[in-house]
Amino acid sequence: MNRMKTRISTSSQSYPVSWTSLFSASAKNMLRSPARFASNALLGLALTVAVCDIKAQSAKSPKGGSPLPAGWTNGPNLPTTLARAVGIHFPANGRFYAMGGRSSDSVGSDQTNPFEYNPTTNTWATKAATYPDAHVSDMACGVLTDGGTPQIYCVGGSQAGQTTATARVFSYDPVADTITTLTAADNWPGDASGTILPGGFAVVGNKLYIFGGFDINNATTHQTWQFDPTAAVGSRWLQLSDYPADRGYIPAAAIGNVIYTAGGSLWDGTALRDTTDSFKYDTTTDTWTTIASIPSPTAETQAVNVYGVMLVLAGGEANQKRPMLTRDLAPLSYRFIYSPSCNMWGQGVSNIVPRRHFPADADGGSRIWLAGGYAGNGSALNTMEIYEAPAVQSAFSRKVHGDAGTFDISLPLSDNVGIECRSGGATNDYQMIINFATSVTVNGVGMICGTGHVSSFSVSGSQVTVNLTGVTNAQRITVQLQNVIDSSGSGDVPISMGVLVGDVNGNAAVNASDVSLTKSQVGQPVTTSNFREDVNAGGTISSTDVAVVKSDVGTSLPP
Ligand SMILES: [Ca+2]
Repeated sequence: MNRMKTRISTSSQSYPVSWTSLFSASAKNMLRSPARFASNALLGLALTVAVCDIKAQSAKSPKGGSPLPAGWTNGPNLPTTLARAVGIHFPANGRFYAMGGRSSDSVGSDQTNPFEYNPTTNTWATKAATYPDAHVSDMACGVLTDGGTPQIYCVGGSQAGQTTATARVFSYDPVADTITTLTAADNWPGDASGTILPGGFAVVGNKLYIFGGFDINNATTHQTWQFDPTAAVGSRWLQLSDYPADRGYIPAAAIGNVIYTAGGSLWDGTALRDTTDSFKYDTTTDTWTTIASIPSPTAETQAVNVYGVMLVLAGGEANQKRPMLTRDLAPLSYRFIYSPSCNMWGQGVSNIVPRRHFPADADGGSRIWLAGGYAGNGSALNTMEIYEAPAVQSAFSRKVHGDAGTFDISLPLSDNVGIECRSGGATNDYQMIINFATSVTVNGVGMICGTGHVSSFSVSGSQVTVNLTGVTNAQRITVQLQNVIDSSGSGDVPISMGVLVGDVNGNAAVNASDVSLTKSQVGQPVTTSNFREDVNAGGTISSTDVAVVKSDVGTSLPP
């Protein structure tokens, strides 16, 4: 029940996130204020911090206390030790579930019931519903809705001490506390041999995607399968483009329509080895694309989407078949962060206890729960950790359109990037507005990636205003609010924006459609429905705006 903040940063002077320039760097983005950000010596590599233009501001203390580091707190213990379970946040009731798993690696230690964590009461409960079988370790699970009822669907799994894997699918209704097993006609085809565990998994658009797999003690696999709970019995699975590598235990998270992965396990003929290869999957085009590799070999963990970036939580594998660094000898507690807008990795505050094969999930906003897993000595844990950062209510790119008024373009945090189509004037100025649920303090603001810099920022109650200048056209930028603190917790908040002047219809390209759209509004009053066509933000829509759009035809946002 102890929700006291635990300081886990080794340096109280360092900020929690360092974005590396390993994969995306320009001299412009070099750190300017070394006192504000610790260049992290993680991995023993010469990482260069790529946060620029942090506006120094004295750390304000929350009421009655000193500034808190962004980080994790201890939650209540699970009812049992638990490894190889899947963590699922269930939006309908706001609770967190640990599905399946085992209390140890001994035969017969398989779990028989779901565990439920209630954030309101800060307690765990063992549910009455019982699993259909003992093959409940290393399942793939996700929340899907069929017939208006959201449920947790789980696929596959193995049994402690066994080398077989089931292909069956069951659904758990947490509200009714009932489990329904689907017929064999809906078994996961990726486990045709009866020995393959799901690799990575994520839900997009009410479909569960499973990619790769671990053919137990034999191989890793690369098939991609999509499960649609609303399709007819026997036709719920669809095979899609193969994962680009043979991998099992792949950390993955969905952000918008795209699934991002980070490493995963490779079978080398004798043992599993963690890898760094990372990919993204566009569910709208059925395409896998390579992204920047995660900085350290990682597998056997879950990844989550918080604020539109992917956090890869701990993980790791002791059995590295390569020159060993200290970190490989035990599960990791590092938290790697991937920014889709930047295609770049950073490192955040580690969770408290290094662990792997543990259930974890986020609420789609700013909270993460994790519990159990294996400790460095291979024993299963029963401890829980909670990350709770200030919740962003909304974010906008704001411009004043002369006498017509102020108009905002929404900047979604966890979906596709919002596109600013208005010009920034002679010095390419823009302004971001970020609204939190309650009053906050902010220690600094900087750009993680993109060309431009923060000229100033201010905080008024729950609203943060960030002024940017020198923001060039046709790029994605990510601004990060450092160490945002409210009464519930603290964290770093990245806000991304696409800048594409003239893209009045917001489809990431400027072409004849944008010209036509702007022409159609010439002479009309500027309103909430057509302000994007006032591309110079002058307060009127005229031939000048049409000329601006025409001059930008052919430009587009980078992929
Ligand atoms: Ca367009």
